[in-house]
Amino acid sequence: MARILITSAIPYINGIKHLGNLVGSQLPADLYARYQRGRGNEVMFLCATDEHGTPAELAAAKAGKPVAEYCAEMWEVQNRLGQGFGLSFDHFGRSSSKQNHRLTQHFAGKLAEAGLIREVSEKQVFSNADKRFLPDRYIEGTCPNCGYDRARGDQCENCTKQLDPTDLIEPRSAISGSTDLEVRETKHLYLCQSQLKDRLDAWIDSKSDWPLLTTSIAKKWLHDGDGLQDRGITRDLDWGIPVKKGDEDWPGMEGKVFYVWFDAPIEYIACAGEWAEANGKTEADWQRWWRTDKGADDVRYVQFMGKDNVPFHTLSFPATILGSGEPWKLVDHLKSFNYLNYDGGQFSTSQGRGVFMDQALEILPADYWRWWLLSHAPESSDSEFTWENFQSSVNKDLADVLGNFVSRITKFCRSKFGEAVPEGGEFGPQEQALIEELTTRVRAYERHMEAMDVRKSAQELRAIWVAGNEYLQSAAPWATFKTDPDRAAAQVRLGLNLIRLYAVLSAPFIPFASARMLEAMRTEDASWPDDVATALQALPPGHTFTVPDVLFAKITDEERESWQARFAGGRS
Ligand code: B3M
Ligand code: ZN
Repeated sequence: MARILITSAIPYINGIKHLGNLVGSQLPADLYARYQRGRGNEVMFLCATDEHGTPAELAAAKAGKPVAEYCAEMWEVQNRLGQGFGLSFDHFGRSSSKQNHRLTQHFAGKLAEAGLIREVSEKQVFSNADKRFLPDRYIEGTCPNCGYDRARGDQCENCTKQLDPTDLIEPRSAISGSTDLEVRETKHLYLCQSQLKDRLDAWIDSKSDWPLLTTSIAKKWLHDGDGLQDRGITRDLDWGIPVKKGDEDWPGMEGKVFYVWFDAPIEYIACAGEWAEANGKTEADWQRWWRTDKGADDVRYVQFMGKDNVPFHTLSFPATILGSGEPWKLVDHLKSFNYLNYDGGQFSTSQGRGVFMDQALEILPADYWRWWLLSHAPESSDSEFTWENFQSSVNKDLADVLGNFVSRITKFCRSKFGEAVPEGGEFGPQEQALIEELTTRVRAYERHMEAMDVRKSAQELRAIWVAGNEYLQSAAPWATFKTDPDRAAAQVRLGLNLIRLYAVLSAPFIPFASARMLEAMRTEDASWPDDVATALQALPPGHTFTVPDVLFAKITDEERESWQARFAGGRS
């Protein structure tokens, strides 16, 4: 039995995620976790909310709530939606947990001991009205280049010129609008990533099986321009993890917190500690996933994320781990995704454009979304959600192929043989041919799943469903029954067993429907079909079942049009 540690990029706390966020990390990670559990492997699947940073503070201010309260509420919301989508995390944690505070401060202490942290004095804009330092992008003013009056301190959106806040004409706070700003001196900690450049380079080179999307991004940051730059890992904010060296205060760093991208990946580890606490487990229980000196040397660690997160996971976080000098687990495989677009444009949280997780579940059950999103995952390039494509995939793949198969065979059996697997008849050449085809396809499906080729896996699964439908169409037990009821009994017995097989194979994609199929077949045997012929005898003659309600309802043109109209204007 293999041991597999899986993390999905942890979603920001500020608001409900859209389907583009979902398909770029949490959903494919869940697919892989469910598949590996289905194969009998030991899985630890971790995710959390990413709760620090200016966006969290501002979202809380907008909601008129203290930031801790806002984060606690939004964690509940994201947790509930994750469950609604069937995301099977072993733990859904919070980057604001006490475990993450402790561990982040611990790593900072170790990095300081190793001489990998230096202090830097900087000049930064302070807003007297807001009583805080302002990050560059929270300073607005007129662009010196094009005159656009809403240019940000880091860049002008209108002419794309890169700016410094001091370049802006009539700068003001983007938070309050106040122009009462001054430049103050402040001290920050920098992680000396440049000193780790050669070790990171060698480590990336050793990953010959990583997707090009992943390694090319890492290599670019390592070598382009002046190469890997040291990074500021502290901020002048109230909300976050206080800067400390382990348990000790850090002189000169009073009132400062760690930068959100320093503590967020450390939460992957801290989350295992939260899992232990929530489940009455010990430190040894979680460390056997994360410490190579405590049993994690045989763990395979896989991360899932959108492409914009790759630099932080291939460079910054490994720099933290390598630099600590402690035997923490490094990622073994990193699966990254392109973007999903929405109906001719981009999904946008700030503009409320696209379909968001809460809205999706109001409209249709999770499996409909899971199937479409995964079978159209933006792997080799960006992909696009359109309502027409969604309707046609759901209606064809789920309703016409899988749903129809289940309904036909169970109803036919009930009408001719009753609600039990019929006796009599042997499998003939036609059944053997089907078993052979399924064997080849199941092995291909396993290969694609192991390789995390999400679209190819979906295609193969669909082909497995189609093979059953085609068999049923040509065997035609409703015709056979009139002349040779024994033969019809064998065909139906195979069909009922196929429902169980489909439930097992499809569970990673459509776990809710899969559970209903097993329930209708009155079995808890979800063992993986290592041998397809044997798997198709799991339900013996005489085994009773029930005819399930419609598994997948078709999406009508009226529904599609009304959703199209409802989502055209963006979220109110
Ligand atoms: N929260 C960005 C994102 O959700 C960020 C990921 C952190 S992973 C440690 O895309
Ligand atoms: Zn401009």
